[in-house]
Amino acid sequence: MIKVYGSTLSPFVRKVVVVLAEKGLDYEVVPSGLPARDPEFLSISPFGKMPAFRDGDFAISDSSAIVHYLDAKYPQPRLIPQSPEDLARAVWYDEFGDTIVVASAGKVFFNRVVAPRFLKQAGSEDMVQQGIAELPRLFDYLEGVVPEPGGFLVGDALSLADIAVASPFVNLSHCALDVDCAKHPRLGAWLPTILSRSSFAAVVAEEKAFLAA
Ligand SMILES: N[C@@H](CCC(=O)N[C@@H](CS)C(=O)NCC(=O)O)C(=O)O
Repeated sequence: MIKVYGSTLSPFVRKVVVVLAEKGLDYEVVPSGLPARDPEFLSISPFGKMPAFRDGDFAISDSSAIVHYLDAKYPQPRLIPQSPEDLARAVWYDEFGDTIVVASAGKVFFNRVVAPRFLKQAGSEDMVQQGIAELPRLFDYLEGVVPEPGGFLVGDALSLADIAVASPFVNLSHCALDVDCAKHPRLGAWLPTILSRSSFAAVVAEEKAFLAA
């Protein structure tokens, strides 16, 4: 069975798990905390970053590398567009989600949740406020590019673009930071259509139960 090493509280691990669910593939999440100590995990992810991934004899780390592998190996349904233009757009949104959105959302989530809860150290409220202050610029950008309700970021079907951009918003939601629909109505309408898919909803429900315990 496919193995994903890490915790779905990571936006990168969540992204991979949602892709697996959208493709209807069976998988197992092998829990790993920070810092990673599991030798199998470290042999796959040399810098200890989650997710690490194994499918039979093939193993690799990095959520984007994993998703590209999955889409080539298990193409139904395609989550990476094929036309040169849409492929480039999907790669952009994946990068935007992984780096720009995660950079800001991560400041909030790390200092509000990961540090106090899992590392048993105080989070930095200054970093939280810095992350929060960065969000309006990102939301303004997204407000200008998200589609009409029912649409997708790239082309006319769900793709890696929607999954990668929506994933870090779950971390914000774990910190009770939600999109203000009065200020960002298009973003506020698009996001729930992606997060209410069963692929996202199942994993987010598990995360909420875990954090509430
Ligand atoms: N580009 C990588 C980023 C992975 C990453 O930074 N994961 C974080 C958790 S959200 C991590 O494992 N950090 C631990 C560390 O940097 O030591 C990906 O897409 O998988």
